[in-house]
Amino acid sequence: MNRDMLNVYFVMGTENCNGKDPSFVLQEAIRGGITLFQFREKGDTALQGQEKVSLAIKLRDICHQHKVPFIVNDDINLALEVNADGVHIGQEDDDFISVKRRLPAKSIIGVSCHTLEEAAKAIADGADYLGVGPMFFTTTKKDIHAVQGPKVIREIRDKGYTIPIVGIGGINNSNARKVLEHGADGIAVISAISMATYPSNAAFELKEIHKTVKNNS
Ligand code: TZP
Ligand code: MG
Repeated sequence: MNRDMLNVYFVMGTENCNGKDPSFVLQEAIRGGITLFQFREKGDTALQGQEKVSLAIKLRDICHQHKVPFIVNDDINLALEVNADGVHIGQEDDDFISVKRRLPAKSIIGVSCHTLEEAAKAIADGADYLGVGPMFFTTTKKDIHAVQGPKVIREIRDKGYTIPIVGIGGINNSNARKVLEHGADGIAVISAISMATYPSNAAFELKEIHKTVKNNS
């Protein structure tokens, strides 16, 4: 995969949209310049069954109209059903090798990691990119691991690993720079875009921060 895909990575499900239409929020985020989208339908009010599939298809179509890759969180069956561009799995999900076996060869597989050890394992398994976090405190994810801070990304880079990395967790326009300066290729956010009054402006600001940091490094 092209690491630029990770520049501004938007993750979202209906629960994150504060009652707004997820299709609208995604369209706005794309207008602001997001480079990758992950459909993460979680929580007590998460859509199930055919409703979840229908929303996934809708969001996938919006992404593809704008040439933004569409990734599904956790749900391998859904990814296969809607022809997603890839999946994102956590340490508690199906193991990498069995996921890889089930997906088309060109599928992107991202893995959540919290430590250098988990990162080393995901890289050895063949992950396409790592989502490292939580960078900062967040209330968006309930079963959150201890905050790692951007330094864990620096540790991974210091070991010589060049795999594409995105930082996630509590990232906003006042701390995104720090994550990028510690060696991340990009920033992954939920609420900084989904809960913003103007998601397109929020995405645009993150994109500008990314551009500024990466042009200076
Ligand atoms: N994984 C680690 S933290 C997190 C996920 C999915 C939540 C990120 O949400 P926010 O609103 O960007 O902090
Ligand atoms: Mg998961």
